[in-house]
Amino acid sequence: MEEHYKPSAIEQKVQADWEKSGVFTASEDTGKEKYYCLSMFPYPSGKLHMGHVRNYTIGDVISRFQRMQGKHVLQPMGWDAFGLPAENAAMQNKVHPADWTYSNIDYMRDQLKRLGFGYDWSRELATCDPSYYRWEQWFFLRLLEKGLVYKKTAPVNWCPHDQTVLANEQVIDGCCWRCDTQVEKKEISQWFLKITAYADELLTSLDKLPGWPEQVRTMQANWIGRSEGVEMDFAVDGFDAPIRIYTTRPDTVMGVTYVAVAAEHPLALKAAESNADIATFIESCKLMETSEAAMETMEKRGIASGYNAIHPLTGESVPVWIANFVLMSYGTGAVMSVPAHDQRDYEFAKKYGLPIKQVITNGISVLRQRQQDFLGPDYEYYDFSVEFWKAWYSDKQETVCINSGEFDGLNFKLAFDAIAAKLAGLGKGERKTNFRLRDWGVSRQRYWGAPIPVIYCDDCGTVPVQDDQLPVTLPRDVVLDGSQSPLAAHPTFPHTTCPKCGKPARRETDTFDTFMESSWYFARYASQDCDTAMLDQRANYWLPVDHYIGGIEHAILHLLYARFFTKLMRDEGLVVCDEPFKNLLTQGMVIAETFYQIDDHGHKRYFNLTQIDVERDAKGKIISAKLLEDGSPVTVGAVEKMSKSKNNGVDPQVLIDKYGADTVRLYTMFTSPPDQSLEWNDAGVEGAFRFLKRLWRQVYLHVEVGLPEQTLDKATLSDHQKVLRRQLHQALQKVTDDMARRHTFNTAIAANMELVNALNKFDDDSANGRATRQEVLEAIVLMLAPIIPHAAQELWNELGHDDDIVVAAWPAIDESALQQDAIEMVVQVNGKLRGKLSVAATASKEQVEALALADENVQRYLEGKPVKKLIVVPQKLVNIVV
Ligand code: ANZ
Ligand code: ZN
Repeated sequence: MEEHYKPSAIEQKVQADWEKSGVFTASEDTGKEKYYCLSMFPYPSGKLHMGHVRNYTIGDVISRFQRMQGKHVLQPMGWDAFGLPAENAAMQNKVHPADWTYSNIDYMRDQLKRLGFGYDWSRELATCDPSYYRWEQWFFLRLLEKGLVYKKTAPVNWCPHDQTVLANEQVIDGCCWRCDTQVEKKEISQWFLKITAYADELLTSLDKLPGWPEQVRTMQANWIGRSEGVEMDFAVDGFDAPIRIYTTRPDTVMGVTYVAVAAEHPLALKAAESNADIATFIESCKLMETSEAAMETMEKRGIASGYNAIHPLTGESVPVWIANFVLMSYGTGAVMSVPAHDQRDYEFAKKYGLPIKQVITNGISVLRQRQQDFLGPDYEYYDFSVEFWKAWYSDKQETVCINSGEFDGLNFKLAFDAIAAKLAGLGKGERKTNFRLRDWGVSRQRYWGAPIPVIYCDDCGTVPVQDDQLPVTLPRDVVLDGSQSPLAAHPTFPHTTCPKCGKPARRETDTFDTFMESSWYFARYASQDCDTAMLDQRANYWLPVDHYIGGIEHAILHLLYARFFTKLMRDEGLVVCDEPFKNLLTQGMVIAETFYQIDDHGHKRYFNLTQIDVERDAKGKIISAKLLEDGSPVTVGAVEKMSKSKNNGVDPQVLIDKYGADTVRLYTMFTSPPDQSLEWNDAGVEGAFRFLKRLWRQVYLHVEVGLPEQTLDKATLSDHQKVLRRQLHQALQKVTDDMARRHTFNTAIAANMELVNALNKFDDDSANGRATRQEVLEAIVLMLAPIIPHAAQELWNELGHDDDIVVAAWPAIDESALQQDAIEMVVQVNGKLRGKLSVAATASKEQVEALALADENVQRYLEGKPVKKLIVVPQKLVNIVV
């Protein structure tokens, strides 16, 4: 063994051995309990960033720990390889998206290998490979057969100059990123997956996921957004169909003073035919953003439609307005407006002078009095300020109907039921559960994605591609200039024959949303090499994933789609589980300091830490920061998520080259618990490296003279040997819990650091002393093996084991070592032996002091004199100077 720790040489040797032994290849025929640990697969953007390193280290540590627990572990890796960046890179650098993607994959795979992640590389997959997306196409056709897929028109961002559809991220301040033309909303026909058919199950089965963070479950529940309400009809004078509205507040129906419809509502379109102002208004709504945040803050605007609706219960006539805050895609695209009790309706009514009528109240007289005090006694309507409205709305359960005829005095629930029943009796309405969740639009008008396997025939309509014609492969020879759909412009791809009638027909030229690929990859790993089916029985062996690790940014869409696909696959008989991921760990962000200068145009120009000369005080606080290049002062900005735009990334490769993979792994796991943010700190990396060297040296000094000549003789342990063993087994208890349950790898590492310190002070070269040290060193190496696997493997061999530490058993806790022994301590007064104490091994310094002073014999020699000095040598003696 070398005296000094040489990371890369060791790591490369160890990795080569693992590769040869195939120790990470998982098969299914084993009697052991399975454990499927998965980190979210990366988009192959070029090289790994620190966020990847953190994510994959967490997954690898859990996998290796579970393996040492005797489980049969699967930890696969693959590539989320379709997507827009490949097309952008192709346009910028004149490389084909496939070449760009595959070369990135090659580079990043090497990086992952260099970090020593124990992946089963035999199951590697890339979603842009036809052998993968073939089954996605096949599955889409099964959903089409079941009616879970349909086509409808939906708006896209359209650049009229480039004649192309833009992704949201290609729209900058409402304009095209390439030519700066104002982007329009354009309705085009697109494919949708009926996720709403599973909305109820996606919501209720969240309860079956106790292993998920509460926060993620809440986010999903809000996204699905189930609400209980009533749909009812308002007949309209002079319009053929009644307006159907959706409300969650039928108890307020008697307060309706107008009806509002969306700009795309049939009544609005009809009204526009004969009214130019209405047509202009509808046109202006098309340029509007429909995101939730935008909807909430935008100015509420509207126009009277000229129609009047008839209130279904009172028969009163109320005006119909066209309003920009009503969404065509939610509920029925029309609302009954109750300005007295709804903030938006209120703002709108105030703006356009529409009447406001109060129909519910709570703590009636009190509130009424407060309003009168506020608004004056002569106020015509109960004109509620925002504060009042909030107080009313927030505890709607407590409300009571007023001014509502037969419903007066009923609370929310009773009024809801009574009004729903009344409307149902009249044939004008019914209860309705609504979901905020929309069907999932999966068509993308771009090249680098999986082709949607359908054909359009003039005679037969939309015809699915036949199974034996799959995959519909993406052609390679396309022109990518960003100004048209490359597949539609391809000379041959769109042209085919109809599978039904054989006449010339056109292929669909849209490709799938890349979320489609990431919705089932976790299942495909199990059956990665199967070329006769999407999945086989192996998927049922491995699923569900026992532990899934990923970023919180995927809390909603990716996880929801993956859950949805699992239910679809279950209903297709492909898997038996209902949910894909049993436990979910959402890792925190990696954050770092930012540095910038303001340029001549007032813009911030960010610099990377490597470009800066920073001076810090002892606590690491920055005293000064200068640009290395020219010494000019740099402003220290906020600590933010590592990103290209803030130029505050740390290149993991540089660190791996300098300190080795184990240091990088140790540092990322030691700095903070996995679910919290990790603030980057160069000094911390140095510290992690030093600890590795210390551990190395401990083992070196121990084995330099040969391994211990005898095994531990528990019957003849000395007191300090017992103390060290107790410390070890207490640590082992804690570390096991940290790794298995709490996932606080940082405290697990800290406990091992303390053990190394304790070993430093343990200079006992007796036979049993060396045996004790051997036990402690072996345990440290095993406990740290999941985190620093290369060094651990090497040290394990040096300690006399020739097996793979990957499959070594996690150390067992020796209960007998935990027992609290009493220790004999001597007490001296002014240097002379005056007493003996029996002290619990775990007694604190203060406890020992108190015991010594209270000892009868000792007290005799103190003779009541004041104590000048009191020294405790732990586990040995107490010296009192008087
Ligand atoms: C009358 C009313 C009175 C309402 C009141 C609220 C408060 P959730 O809970 O999210 O489902 N609404 C219905 N369809 C809409 C659409 N297409 N665009 C915009 N708003 C719409 O919300 C349901 C409530 O949102 C409904 O209940 C309706 O307004 C509005 F004091 O009806 B309510
Ligand atoms: Zn045909």
